[in-house]
Amino acid sequence: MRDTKLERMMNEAIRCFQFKGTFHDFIKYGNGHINDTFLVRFIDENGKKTKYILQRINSNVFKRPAEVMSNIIKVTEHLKKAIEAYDGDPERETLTVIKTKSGRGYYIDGYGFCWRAFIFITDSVSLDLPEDDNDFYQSAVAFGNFQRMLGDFPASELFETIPNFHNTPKRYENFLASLEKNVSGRKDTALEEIEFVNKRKDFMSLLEDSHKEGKLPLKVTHNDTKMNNVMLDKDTREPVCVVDLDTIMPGYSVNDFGDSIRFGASTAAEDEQDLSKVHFDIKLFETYTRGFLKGCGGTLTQGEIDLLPAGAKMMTLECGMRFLTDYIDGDTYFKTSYPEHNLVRCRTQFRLVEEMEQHWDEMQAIVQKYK
Ligand code: ADP
Ligand code: GN1
Ligand code: MG
Repeated sequence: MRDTKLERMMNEAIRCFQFKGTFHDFIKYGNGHINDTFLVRFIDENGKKTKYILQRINSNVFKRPAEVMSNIIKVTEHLKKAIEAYDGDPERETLTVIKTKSGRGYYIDGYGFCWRAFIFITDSVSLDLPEDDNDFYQSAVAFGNFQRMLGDFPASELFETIPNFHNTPKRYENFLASLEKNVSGRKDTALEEIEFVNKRKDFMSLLEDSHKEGKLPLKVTHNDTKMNNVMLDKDTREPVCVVDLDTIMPGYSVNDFGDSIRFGASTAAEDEQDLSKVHFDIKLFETYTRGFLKGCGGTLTQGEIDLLPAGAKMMTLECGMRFLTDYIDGDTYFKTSYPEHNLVRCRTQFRLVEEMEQHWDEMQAIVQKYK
């Protein structure tokens, strides 16, 4: 069935941006869990088609989209200067925001939704699972480079787009509050998973405590470093561009490392239903460590290096707990395709956490090997 309301919104949004040529068509695009992403095509008088990414920002998740866009514009302008300095292509190696016809970075439609548009990064792919070790290695180099290139970005200029985004003890408090309310009535169907979280309560404050003790610095971080947020060249499979910049904020480098491990050092998809297929792959952990530390180019402190394995376990536990919280809340945050989707996602994360615990000493040795 045609979604005519969406089409009306799209038509309104499409008219507002400085796209070149005449509108040709659009399709829904990508596998993100948060925003509504569309690939739109325009055609010029010679028949040449130009692609753009048009996104409707999720206003349930991002309460102040103007602040999200302010961060993105500042960070991409900073990155463009760094890319020009090494003779790279600033329109391919970072996102370029297309302005509205009135010169703004976003458009609010008649329904109150916020839209933004980017140049489409052509001839590139984004992957939900690495197809081989090299794909994962290259994504690690991309996120390491990203971390390094933002090393001199003034963190005070950034808005906190989602407060306490990776504050795991706070996430645990929210989890407990959701259990208490049990809005969906689903609590009894997830008792094992709830116990899994409770048993790891003490671990959750490790990074916050390390920061307070001066062992873990705050840096400017991406905060959502899953593999489908980096574009690789479709032929060479080398990194092209890091995307999904909505959560760039002050944070811990070990969480950027950790979120990539959570998503990519698994033998199965984040929502694999057959848990016998889900394993933490220590070889992929090593591959990513090698690439990330190379990309960071010596900018991590010894304290950060020591806490990289903790970042991996923290992000995996936290994400599993977030999926579980959303399941208990009745699926209000992440996009889901069926009623158990968030519980299935939570179970894969907890399987990975258990296996990381089994490989703990090896993980520690690996991060020291590549420093
Ligand atoms: P979400 O926050 O919902 O994850 P993303 O910004 O990550 O949204 O976009 C979803 C997907 O769209 C990405 O995983 C990527 O595959 C693709 N994508 C996003 N921006 C671009 C771009 N400028 N060029 C090409 N593909 C893009
Ligand atoms: C969301 O936006 P996307 O799909 O790249 C989420 C991440 C989670 C991830 C789990 C803003 O990422 O924090 O780790 O899903 N992004 C936000 O797959 O909450
Ligand atoms: Mg994304």
